[in-house]
Amino acid sequence: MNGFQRWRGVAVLVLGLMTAAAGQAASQIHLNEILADPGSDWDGDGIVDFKGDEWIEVINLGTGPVDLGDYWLQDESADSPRLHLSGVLDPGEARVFYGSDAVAWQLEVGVTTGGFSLNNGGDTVYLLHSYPGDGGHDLEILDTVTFGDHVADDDRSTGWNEERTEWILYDALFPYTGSMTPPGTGCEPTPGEPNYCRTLVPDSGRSFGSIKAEFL
Ligand SMILES: [Ca+2]
Ligand SMILES: [Ca+2]
Ligand SMILES: [Ca+2]
Repeated sequence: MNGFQRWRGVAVLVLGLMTAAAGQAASQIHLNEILADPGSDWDGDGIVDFKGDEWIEVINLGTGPVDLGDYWLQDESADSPRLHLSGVLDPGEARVFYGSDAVAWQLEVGVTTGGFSLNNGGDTVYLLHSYPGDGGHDLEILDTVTFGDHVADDDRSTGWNEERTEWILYDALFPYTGSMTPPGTGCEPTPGEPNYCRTLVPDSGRSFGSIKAEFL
């Protein structure tokens, strides 16, 4: 049994306890922003790909650097983690992980290369933390985010607002005008940086496509 297979067994158990465990653990690392339905080349590999260009951003809200080697990402439909994170995150720093990062890790450990598999009809994302337990390691759920259908649409992301008082929609690239919650804001996604509201200001002579191309 390799290391991943051990994790896999533990993750199934942990998801069964999800409701009881969610939100109980204090952590410096949190989910910060998610883009589930990419319409652009977010990971910069030259290809627009529904799997590789999905992304999940995490942030360090603590006062010291954190080794991300103890953290994992998973979505609702998975029975095991989609990505083992790596690297060190400094206080206040946000880092984005792409679906292509998940595919690369899945190839490395020899599992199906589904990427993050974020459902465009809505999904739940889990941030998991591993720690030594009886007979190996256990995973605990540190943070969960559930988002709906209108949030997971062409190049809209969803994340905490700058004040971290509510989870909002970042829909500048594909404005949402409906009445679902969260409503449209006109703010741009901010992969890899702390969230704030940066708005596109189109002038009358330019198409939305040309502005989008400039910003992406
Ligand atoms: Ca891409
Ligand atoms: Ca998707
Ligand atoms: Ca961000």
